[in-house]
Amino acid sequence: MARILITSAIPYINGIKHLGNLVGSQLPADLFARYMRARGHEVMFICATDEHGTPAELAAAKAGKPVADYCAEMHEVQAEIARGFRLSFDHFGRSSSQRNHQLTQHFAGALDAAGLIQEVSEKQVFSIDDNRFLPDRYITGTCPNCGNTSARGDQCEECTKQLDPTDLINPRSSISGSTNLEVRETKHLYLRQRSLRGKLESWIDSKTDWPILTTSIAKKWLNDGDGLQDRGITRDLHWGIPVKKGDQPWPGMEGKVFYVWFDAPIEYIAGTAEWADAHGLPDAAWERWWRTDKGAADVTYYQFMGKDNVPFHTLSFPATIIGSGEPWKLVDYLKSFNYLNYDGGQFSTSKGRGVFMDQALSILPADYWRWWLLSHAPESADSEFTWENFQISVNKDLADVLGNLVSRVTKFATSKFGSTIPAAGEFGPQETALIADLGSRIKDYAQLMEAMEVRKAANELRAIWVIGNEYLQSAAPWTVVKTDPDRAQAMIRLALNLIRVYAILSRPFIPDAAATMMAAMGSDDWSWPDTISEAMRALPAGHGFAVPENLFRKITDEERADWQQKFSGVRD
Ligand code: B3M
Ligand code: ZN
Repeated sequence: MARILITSAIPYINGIKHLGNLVGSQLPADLFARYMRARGHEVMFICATDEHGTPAELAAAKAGKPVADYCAEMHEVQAEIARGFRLSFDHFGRSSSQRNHQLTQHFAGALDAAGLIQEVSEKQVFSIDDNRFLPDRYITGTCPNCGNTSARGDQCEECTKQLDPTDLINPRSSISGSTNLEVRETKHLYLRQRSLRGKLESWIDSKTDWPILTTSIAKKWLNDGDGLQDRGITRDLHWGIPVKKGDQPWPGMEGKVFYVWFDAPIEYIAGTAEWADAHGLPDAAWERWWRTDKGAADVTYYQFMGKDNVPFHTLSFPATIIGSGEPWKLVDYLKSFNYLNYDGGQFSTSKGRGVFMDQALSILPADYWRWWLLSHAPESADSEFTWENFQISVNKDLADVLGNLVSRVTKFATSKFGSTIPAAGEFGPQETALIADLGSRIKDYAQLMEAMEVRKAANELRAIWVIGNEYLQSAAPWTVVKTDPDRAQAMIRLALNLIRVYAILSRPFIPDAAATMMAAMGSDDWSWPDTISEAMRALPAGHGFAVPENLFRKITDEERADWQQKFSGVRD
């Protein structure tokens, strides 16, 4: 049994996330967590809301609420939607927690003690009309690297380059749109990342098994020359973690807070501490996941995120961890994703374009979305959501292949042989062939799941469903029952056992349908089918089963057209 630590990028608090955000981090992380649990490993799966910085302040201002109230409300909203999508976090924390305050201040203190913090009097953009500094997302302009005209002061989302507000061409205030800006002096703390360049480079170079998407982004910004600038880790904002050196004040930094990207990844650790607190456990319970001197040396740590978050996780956060000089766990494997597009354009939170998580759940249950999103995860390239494609996948894979098999087998079995597993007959060559085929496909599936090859794993699972259907087509118990009822009983005994095995294999993708299938088979034995010939006999003759509710319904052409129309505009 291995110990597996999994974190998903923590979504900004500013509103409900769209399906592109979901498939880029939380959902594949959940798939992996569920799979690892299914294989009997000890899993710690952490996510949280990212509550500081300009995204939170701007959204709260727009909602006309105090930022702390806004964050508390939106955290509950996001937590509820996460439950709706069956995201199986061990803890869904908050980056504004006291735990994160303490840990962030602790890391700043440790970095300072290591000589890696420098006080810099820097030039920041000040908006005369707004009467305030405009850090990060408070400022919008043209990216000097790629020319994107709506780059924000902290990063260009098009080319992923990390920026400073003063880098932007034609800058304007994100609050008022004003271009009446000037540059003023203000004092900030800088993390001397440049001096960690050698250590970061050899660490990244040692990660030879990482996806190309991850290492190419990391190396691009590491070798860019200015990719690893020393960076300001404090801001002139009110909302955030007060700048302190551990629990001591930081002279000259009064009234300032840490930069959101400094404290957000630390929330992975703090979120695990929040988990321990929520369960009344001592510090040792979370430290054994994070401190290599306190039991975390045998933990394997996986991170999941969209490509725009990669520079912060391959350069900035590791700089914090390595620079602290303390034995904290560094990520072992970083799985990153391209973007999911929406019907000929981009999903966009700021523009309200696409399908948002709450809207998705209001029209169909989680499994429909989970299946489509994961089986079309934007791994090797960007991918696109279209309503046509969604309808085809759901109707074919879920309704025609899996759902149909379950309903046909259980209904036929009940009507011919009653509601217990039939006893007569023996497995013959057809069954033996199916079992052998299943055995090798399950091995492939397991390898793909372990490698986090999400789309390929979905393809393999679909193929596993398909061979069950093909077996039933060709074995045709509904015909054989007329001439050789014992043979038909053996076939149905196999098929009912197959439903249980499908429940186990499919659970990471479609947990609700899997639970329905398992319950219908009158079982609670989720053990992985390591020995497939045994697994296909696990439900013995005489064991009771039931006909489940229809697992998946089809999406009609009218619904598709209706939704396409309904979600074609923007939401505010
Ligand atoms: N909140 C960006 C995002 O939601 C940011 C991720 C933080 S991960 C520590 O895409
Ligand atoms: Zn750019």
